[in-house]
Formats: sequence, structure tokens, C-alpha cells
Amino acid sequence: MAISAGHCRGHIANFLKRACATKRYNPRYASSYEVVIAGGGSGGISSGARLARALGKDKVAIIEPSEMHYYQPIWTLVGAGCKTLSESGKPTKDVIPPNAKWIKDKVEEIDPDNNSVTLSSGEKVNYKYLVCALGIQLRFDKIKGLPEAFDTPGVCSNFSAHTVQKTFAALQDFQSGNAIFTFPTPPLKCPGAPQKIMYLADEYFRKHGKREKATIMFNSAGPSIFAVKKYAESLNKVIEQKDIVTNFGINLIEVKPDTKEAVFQKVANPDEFLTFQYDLLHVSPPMSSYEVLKSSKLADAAGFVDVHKETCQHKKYPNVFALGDCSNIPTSKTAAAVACQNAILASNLLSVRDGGKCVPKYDGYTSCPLITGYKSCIMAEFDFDLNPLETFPLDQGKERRTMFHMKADVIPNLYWTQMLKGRWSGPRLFRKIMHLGMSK
Ligand code: FAD
Ligand code: UQ1
Repeated sequence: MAISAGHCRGHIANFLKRACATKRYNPRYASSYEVVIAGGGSGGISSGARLARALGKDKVAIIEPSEMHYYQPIWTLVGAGCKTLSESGKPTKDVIPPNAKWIKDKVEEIDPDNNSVTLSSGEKVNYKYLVCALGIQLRFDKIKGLPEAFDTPGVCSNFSAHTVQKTFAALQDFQSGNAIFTFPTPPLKCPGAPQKIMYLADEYFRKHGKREKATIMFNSAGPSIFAVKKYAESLNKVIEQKDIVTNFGINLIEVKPDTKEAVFQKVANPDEFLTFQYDLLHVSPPMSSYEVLKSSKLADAAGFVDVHKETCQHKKYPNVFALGDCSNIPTSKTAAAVACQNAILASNLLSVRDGGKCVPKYDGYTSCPLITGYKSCIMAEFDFDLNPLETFPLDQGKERRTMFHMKADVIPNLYWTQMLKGRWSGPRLFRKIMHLGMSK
């Protein structure tokens, strides 16, 4: 069949019409910003606030699909019944920095060779600088039977806004039997969170006269209670005092809600399985990087954004930066780490923009306020080498009431009023003052 020029033009016109209908190929639907931030959680908002302040109106766009911004660290206390889910969040519109533009959509594709990202709507957003702050993905779906088990009593998780309120209900409903708290194979955010809720459950059961009828178990895929020796020693004492059973090196792989059984696989011997009856099951799920990162050229072999650990700058794309849970910075994934990283990232990005260099400043500071009861907390703070890097001139390896108030009241306030406004860079300055300049 002969193909005429008119025939071809018709096809092209039809193709363009269809493409425009989906916005995907229509240049009218491409926008451009000096800085694009993928993700409006702790890292995206705090670094966005600094960059938008420095660069002025509409130079910074933050791409975030959620209507609500949550302060996840307080979910431990929501699960324990002493804070509410609604007080853990604020509408995203209220935390977007004044000079920044909120793009309420999801990043579907990142193309660092062409300095653009594509949204779910099909729209392209071009950038000069990209900040990746996408967080880490919860993989409840990786545990057979778990998504369905969440619809049954006693199965809960502090890790998500959808499941955290079930935790307190499970503590209240529990009468006797096994209360199991799991810890997954890394990576995970806040590696202290799986055990904090267990200590709170212990105290709750004691207060309500049901501790003697309970066996509390920490079933962990890890080899020990905590990676930093100083805090592990303190936590082992807490575990002994509270009469908690620990089973290390076992990983939750299946939940059978009909028979109330949890199946674990031995990490060292994957052919061996252990099944426990549960009356309460608190699950800390496995986690992974998001597909959008895994499939991009920004990822390392594990799927996390491959950045220099002391500068937050990408190893191959100098106009790309990352912070927080989506980065491969080898420190414990926490909001406390993000507090330091957001300041370092912003000053390095602005320096590169002005033709300067990145300054290697980040020492890996991270913190895990290890709540051990309704009024006690061990304030763990440490660096890349797992050496304690403590703010206060007292032994932070001890359980303290003051540290509980820091965690429950002072730090949340610091987060909302300072960190999200780009005015909190972590406690380094306080540490120096309190140690009379003798600390790192
Ligand atoms: P997030 O704050 O999770 O933000 C990521 C954002 O990216 C989200 O808003 C998400 O909607 C968005 N996003 C995802 N995919 C896309 C996409 N495709 N396109 C656009 N946007 C997208 N930290 C502490 O410091 N101390 C603690 O005591 C503590 N306790 C914790 C307890 C629990 C139960 C949990 C769950 C976390 C805790 N954390 C704690 C960890 C802390 O909350 C995280 O480390 C921190 O929020 C990381 O910030 P982020 O910006 O990297 O990720
Ligand atoms: C911190 O700076 C921070 O960011 C706001 C947290 O996020 C939740 C923390 O948990 C901690 C512990 C810190 C460190 C601050 C102090 C005062 C020790």
C-alpha cells in the first residue's frame, strides 16, 4: 500500500492529539524550577525551607502527594496511648515554606541526564538542582498474611499512620499470653522504635495487673539489642529487669490470623522455621527504597541514592543531592540525622550553585531516644563509627525522666517550630557549649 504524505501527517496529528490528552508529551505541561525537592517529609521540608529562604519566591518546588505531614517519631507514644495521631500531624499546606511552591503529586520517574522528573499526571518538571527526600517504603506486603491480619484484633504496627492506633487498642485488649515485638532485616528507619513500644507495653501491663499473665518477646532478625555498645549494655539491663525474652536471628515471614500464629525464619539457617502463638503482635515491617529510585540512575546497588556521606552530594551527578531515609548515608535513619543533614545539604547546594565546592561536614550524627517506660528514656546519640556523641554533660546511658520529657515535649516542639522552618541544624552547638568546647 502506498503511504502518502497526507496519510502520515494524519497519523502524526492523531498521535499528538492523544499524547496531549495525557499531557505526557505536551511542552505546555513542563515547568521549571531552580531547585526541585522530591518528597515533603522531614528532609524535604527542612531543606526546602532553607533553600527557599535563600533563593526567593517560586525558585523551589516541593513535590509531595500527601495532604498530611506527620512527625513520625511521636508514633511510639501514640501507640502507647499517651499522644494522639491527630496531634502527630499537620496539613502539608501549613508546612510548605512560604517562598516554595507545593506540587501535590507523585514523582514517577527521575531523569538526571536531562535534569527532569516526571509526575503521575504526566507533567515534566525540570530542575537545575534536585534534592531527593523520598523516605523509605514500608513493605508490610513482604510478610505473607500480614495485610489481612491487620484487620484482626491484636496485630498492630507503630510504623504507619494506618496501623498505629491499633497498637493502643491491642495493649488495652490484651489479657494474657504472648506479646511479640518483631524487628526486621535492615534497612529500616529508627531501629530503636521496634523495642521502645515493647518497654511501654511492659509498663502498661504492669499498671493494669496483667504483666504476670504475659510473656513479652523481642523476636529480632538482628544479632543484638542495639548497635552501640554503651546503649546495648543499658538496654540489656532493662530487658533483664523487665523479664523480657529475646530471640535474635529470626525474621518474621508469615502471620496466620486464623490460628494466631507468627512464623519466623532463622537468618543463619533459612531452612529452619519457628512458629509462635501470639495474643499481641507488634510488627516492624521490612523496608526498601522506592521503585522510582531503584529504577533511576541515582541509585546504588541497594536502591538508595548514592551520595557522598559527608556532603549529601550525589557521587555522579553534582547537581543532585539527597538526605534522610532515601539516601545511602551509612548512619541510622532518623529525623535527628535529617536535622544535621538538611543544613549541610542546603549550604553545599548553595555553594555549588555559586561556583564553589561542597564542604565535608557531616559526622553521621544520629539519635535514638530509647523510651524505656512512660516516664523514662535513654537518649542515645552517636556518629558514623557508632561512638557516642552526647549533647548533655551527664551519662546518657542511664534511663532518665528529663530525657523522656525531651523526647515527648521539647523535641516535637523543636521539630515543628524550628526544624521545619530550616532553623535547626541538630544539637552540635549545644553539645559544644555544654561540654565547654571540649566535644567534637
Ligand atoms: P519522610 O519523613 O518519611 O518523608 C518522605 C516523604 O516523601 C513523605 O512525605 C512521602 O509522602 C514522600 N514521598 C514518597 N514517595 C514519593 C514520591 N514518589 N513522590 C513524591 N513524594 C514522595 N526519628 C528520630 O529522629 N527519632 C525518633 O525517635 C524516631 N522514631 C520513629 C518512630 C517511628 C514509629 C517511625 C516510623 C519513625 C521514627 N523516626 C524517628 C524516623 C523518622 O521519622 C524518619 O527517619 C524521618 O522522617 C526521615 O525523613 P525523610 O524526609 O527521609 O522521610
Ligand atoms: C533532634 O535534633 C531531632 O530533630 C528534631 C530529633 O528528631 C526527632 C531527635 O529525636 C533528637 C534526639 C534530636 C537531638 C536533639 C537534642 C536536643 C538531643
